[in-house]
Amino acid sequence: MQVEGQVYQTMGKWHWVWDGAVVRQGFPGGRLALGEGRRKNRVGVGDRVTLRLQSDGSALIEAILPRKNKLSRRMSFTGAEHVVAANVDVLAVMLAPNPLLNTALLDRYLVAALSQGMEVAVLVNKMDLLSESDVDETLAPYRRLNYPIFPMAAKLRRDLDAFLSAVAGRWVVLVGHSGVGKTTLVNAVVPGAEEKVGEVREATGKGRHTTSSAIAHRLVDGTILVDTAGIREFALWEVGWRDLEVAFPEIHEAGAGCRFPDCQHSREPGCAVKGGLQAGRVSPRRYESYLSLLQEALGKETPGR
Ligand SMILES: Nc1nc2c(ncn2[C@@H]2O[C@H](COP(=O)(O)OP(=O)(O)OP(=O)(O)O)[C@@H](O)[C@H]2O)c(=O)[nH]1
Ligand SMILES: [Mg+2]
Ligand SMILES: [Zn+2]
Repeated sequence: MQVEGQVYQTMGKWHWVWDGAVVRQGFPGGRLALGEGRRKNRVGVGDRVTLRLQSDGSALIEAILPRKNKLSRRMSFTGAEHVVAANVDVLAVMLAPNPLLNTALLDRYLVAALSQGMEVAVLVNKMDLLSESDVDETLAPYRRLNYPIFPMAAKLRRDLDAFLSAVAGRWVVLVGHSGVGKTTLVNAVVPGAEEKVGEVREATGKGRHTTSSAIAHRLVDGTILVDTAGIREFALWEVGWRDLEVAFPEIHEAGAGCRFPDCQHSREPGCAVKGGLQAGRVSPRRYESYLSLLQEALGKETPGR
């Protein structure tokens, strides 16, 4: 028997799929399972899939239905694609102090999200440990670009409403460095979230410390909040240097006067972005981010010149 459903949770090769009536546990089979190691992370939370039910009650994921977008990263050891989430409305990138508001990681997520047409929200958690002036200074470039920024303290349940009402009713994927407070936020707004995680751990027989790569929670207003496992680095998957223009509009704008129309704003002669930096229209930290992402993008795509 074949059914359609949507992936609500992923953990290694295991996926939990909601088919409109029940949650079924399954893993990629058939064509999707070919080349095992390299392909096992190609089905993400949010994917709509077709399942074939086995006589023992398990299910094989046979196909992924067309996606509107995906958040993918390149895994460090294998170089394979890890689809973290698919069909995302809003990518909520959480930052926190200790050691710092990691804007380099934020810039990476912005490239990944904007190149896929996702909306973005910036969550600044642990405001109890931060001064507003520090936040204002560090995030000034993002404010100028009109990204919605939500300061909060998840652990104290402080200032969560602005964010929740801004994303009401949508598929929202929470990402950010390990330890910024993503799960704390989910537990603060989803009654019983902790129990749910516990149940799944029991079902798989894995240890208490197994963390799902991603798990979706439904809030009472219909919003879906997806908690993802924290990461230390986020390497881009199939992003070309042209995709950077969308994520760095201020650099793109400052580059309007460059000598070469396809200037990549790194070492080309007559690059107008240097002037933008001097005039304070481009933040040095953002430019540094841009250069490092440009290197990464060029590693996978030959420049047009
Ligand atoms: N001071 C302070 N601590 C917080 C706040 N929110 C979360 N924390 C703490 O930050 C630590 C990490 O929180 P988690 O929610 O586990 O972080 P996470 O982003 O889910 O981490 P990973 O699952 O590893 O990605 C915990 O000790 C939380 O209590 C906050 O608003 N203020
Ligand atoms: Mg967590
Ligand atoms: Zn230039």
